[in-house]
This record gives sequence, C-alpha cells and structure tokens, in this order.
Amino acid sequence: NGVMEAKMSATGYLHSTFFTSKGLHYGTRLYENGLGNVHTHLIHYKVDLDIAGQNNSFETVDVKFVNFTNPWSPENSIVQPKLHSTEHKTERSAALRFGKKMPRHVLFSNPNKKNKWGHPRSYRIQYNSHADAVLPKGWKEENGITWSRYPLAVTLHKDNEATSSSMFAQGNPWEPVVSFEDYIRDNENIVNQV
Ligand SMILES: [Cu+2]
Repeated sequence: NGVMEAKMSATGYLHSTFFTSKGLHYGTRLYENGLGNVHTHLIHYKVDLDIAGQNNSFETVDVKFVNFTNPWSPENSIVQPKLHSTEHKTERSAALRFGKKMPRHVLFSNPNKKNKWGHPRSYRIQYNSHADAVLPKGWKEENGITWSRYPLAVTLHKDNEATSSSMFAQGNPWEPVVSFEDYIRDNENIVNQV
C-alpha cells in the first residue's frame, strides 16, 4: 500500500558508570557499583522524498475548533473541528522546532499531480519519535548537531547538501564541516521544488 517505515532501537547493552550516591541525579543504580546513567541516542535521516515526480511541496494540517450559528436553529451555536492546512513556502517555515507543537499531519505533496478527487498526490509522514533537544541551541557542542533542533525540517534539494552531518562532527563539533543549519539559513523557496 506504499507505506515505508524506518525504525531503530538499542541493542540492550548498558551504558554504565561507577556508582556514587550523587550519581542518582543522573541515573539509576543497577548493581553493587553500577549506575545506568542518562544519555541520548540520536539518529537522523535525510531523505530525498519524491511523490509522483520530482517536484513537491510541503504542507501541514491541524484541526481547529470553529464556533458557528446553527443554520436551522439560529439561537444555538455549534462547535466542531475543522481542518486547517498551512503551506510552508520557505525552508525556515518548514523547519519544525522542538518545543513547539508538532502539527497533527505532515504532508509531502505534488501540486501538479492530482488524484481523481482533485487532491494532490501526497505522502504523509507519521512522526513517531519521542526525541527532544539534548542541549540548548547554540551551546558549544550543540553546533555540531544542528539537525537535532528539528523533529522535521524540509530543505530544497541540492547535490552539495547530500547529508545533514558528517563523520568529522565528532572530532570538531564546535565548528562542524557540515552544518545542517546552513541549509536552512538561506531560507529558500520550497514550493513545487525538487
Ligand atoms: Cu543507551
């Protein structure tokens, strides 16, 4: 049916440190001298997603409540949910941040290819991650993982922006060779683009 899923999970081997009582602020005691300490597993995917051709646009859909007068009973009003969609026209607008509410539906659409009911052919992204920011924005090493600011970000495709990071980021996270933030910073138009 066209569904694709990407999944990752931990192996079950423990990341541990020597137990001291103050260590309980950073984890859970697991053995005589063992503390399972807080740490993160972050993973990101940079995907060139195409739907019914190379050109596509990015849209999010939320549900908002509307309050209107009952047409056959004007002394009463009705509240009901209504679809509210937003076309994200630029890279900055399409960079969804941690700390802000994730839109209910996230759609990649081809505005030039409609189905027989007139809806643009689309992929819906089902975002199931519970990841969150791990360091404050701009804080030293955080500059090496600027991709981790966003649960989802859409950028214009460029051949020289093939990856959102590089293996050298672990050696120099302060001034990384590849910084995903640079892809967004020029804030290019992403409507009906590759
Ligand atoms: Cu772990």
